Amino acid sequence: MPQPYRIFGSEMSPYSVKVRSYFRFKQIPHVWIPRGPDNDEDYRRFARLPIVPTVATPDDEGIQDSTPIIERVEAICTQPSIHPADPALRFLSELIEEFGDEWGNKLMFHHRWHADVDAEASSRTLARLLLPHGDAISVAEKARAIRERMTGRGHFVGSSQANAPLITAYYGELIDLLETHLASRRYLFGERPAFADFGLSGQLYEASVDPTCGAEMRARGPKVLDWCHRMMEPRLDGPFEDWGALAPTMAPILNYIGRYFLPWTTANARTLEAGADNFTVDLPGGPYSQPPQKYHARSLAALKGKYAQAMGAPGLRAILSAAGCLDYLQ
Ligand SMILES: N[C@@H](CCC(=O)N[C@@H](CS)C(=O)NCC(=O)O)C(=O)O
Repeated sequence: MPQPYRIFGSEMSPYSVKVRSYFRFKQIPHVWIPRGPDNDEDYRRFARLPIVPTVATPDDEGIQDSTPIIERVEAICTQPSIHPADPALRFLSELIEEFGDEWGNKLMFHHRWHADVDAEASSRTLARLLLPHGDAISVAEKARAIRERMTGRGHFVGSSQANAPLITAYYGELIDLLETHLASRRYLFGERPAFADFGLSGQLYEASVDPTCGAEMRARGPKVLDWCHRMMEPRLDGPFEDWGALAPTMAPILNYIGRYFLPWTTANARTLEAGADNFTVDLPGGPYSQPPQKYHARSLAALKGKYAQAMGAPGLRAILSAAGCLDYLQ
């Protein structure tokens, strides 16, 4: 019997719950290992970078980075597929997956560490997860250290006093669009989860457990909250829909991606190329400034590579053009 995949992850890590949700959907034998002191030695054998999730394959190879992890396993375990058969829809799903990982993370991370109530709750939860056997004093000390470290990191993803009202408005608008879209379907592309669902729900699930974003989601997006929970144990409940059925409520989501995420990630990549240490991009709601993020430029290049493969798919160009996405992808 081959040994199962092992996922070193954290309940507080959006990329970890994303990968776990994928393994659960595919019913691939796996063990979830909450990252902590009890598995430090084992984790270090597989982790090239000190991040979660880190997955150990049945052959004892360590793999990292949630998108390539899923793509690699999907290439071996093809059924049930997380990709719609229609190549245009498949690309849209890949676009939303990338959007979830990068933009969704900004919305979640900012709110998790910006207000006192969120930073306090998150640091305490993380401290307890990292010190499962710790006494109250050591957990409180750990929570203080985590809070200091994470609050100091906010500016990496654009979290700042000036951006705070903008990011809160981005979050609310996204919840409204998803609430409408999920009113009549269980997953983003129909009755079964696609790549998009894994990327976006991981971030929004984490937002849902935090005080500020969770309250907003309960009040404003109950269907979104249901979907976040559904995505913890996603199932094959029926077919993917076609573009005709998805378009009325998915086109506005793509339009949001074309108005916020793609201009932002494009400006970010240009800033890195130019070697500047800050950039400002005009987004709806007002100018948004932050230091450039290295990882995003790489993942934007990967997304453009996927578009180059998919660009001949019937209907795709027209959908992306109408949503204001096309110019950023070619
Ligand atoms: N791009 C990576 C991101 C992984 C990542 O950023 N993980 C965070 C937790 S969500 C982490 O481990 N950060 C290291 C730290 O907090 O020290 C992925 O998709 O897996």
